[in-house]
Amino acid sequence: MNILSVQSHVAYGHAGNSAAVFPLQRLGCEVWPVHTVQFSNHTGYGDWKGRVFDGAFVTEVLDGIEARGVLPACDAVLSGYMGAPDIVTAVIAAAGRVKAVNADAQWCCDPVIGDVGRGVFVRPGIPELLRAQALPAADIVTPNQFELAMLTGRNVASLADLRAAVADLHAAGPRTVLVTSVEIDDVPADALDMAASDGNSLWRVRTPRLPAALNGAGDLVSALFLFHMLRSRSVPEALGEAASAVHAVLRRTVETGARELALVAAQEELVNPARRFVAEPA
Ligand code: PXL
Repeated sequence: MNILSVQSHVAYGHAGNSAAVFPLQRLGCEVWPVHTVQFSNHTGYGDWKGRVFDGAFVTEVLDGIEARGVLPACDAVLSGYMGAPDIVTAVIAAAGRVKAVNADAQWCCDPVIGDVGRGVFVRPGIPELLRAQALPAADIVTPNQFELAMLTGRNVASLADLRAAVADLHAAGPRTVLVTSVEIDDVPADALDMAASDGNSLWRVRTPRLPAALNGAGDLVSALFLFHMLRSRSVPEALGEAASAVHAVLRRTVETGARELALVAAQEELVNPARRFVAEPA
């Protein structure tokens, strides 16, 4: 399995490609990382060094990969945090180029915009571009509940709201929708849900809520979900596997008191999570 992963990269800690590449490799995937930024650390710290690359840089690296003749062997494009609007445009073009040479290739787009605690943390223009241009071209999208609400313009408070918003996203293009950090009114305070839909059915998986909000967890979930979708072609299976592995990593992180995802320490559980959570029809 070959995944082109176009995301941010941080030197210290784990977000973007720094949260996705190692887990995918540990699961047995070849990853072709293309970095949209290189920062010292993720932006959750409030300050960081480094720079945002540009769309032309992303396109240039893709041109070089294409020159190797390997693009038809690319099974999926995974995209996440994009530092600037022209990078969104370049990633859409990159996904289009891969799909033009491999009709089975999937674009899994994590529409990174923000989250409940922090609000919007991407540059102006990015949410609009994601909605208007990325959604119609993506096969799988993995918003958190905050991003789902922003992309659909809906308030998401109940299961009925969640269903309606997910239906809106499907109508915009993607065949598969994963919603992370689901906090609708029927979720107990000590739990955290994720939900996923294939356009016909919605499934939910519930894990115990851990006392930590860790940057990069969403990037890890998207990578795991994409991997298990490619492997199993089953939305409920991919949902259960992704939830089980991310929960294992978060639990290890909390146990060790780390501020960054304990991906290396928990690597065995990326493959074989100690606790398995099973997705149920919603
Ligand atoms: O997890 C999303 C993300 C990705 N990449 C970088 C980030 C963040 C969120 O903080 O700062 C660099």
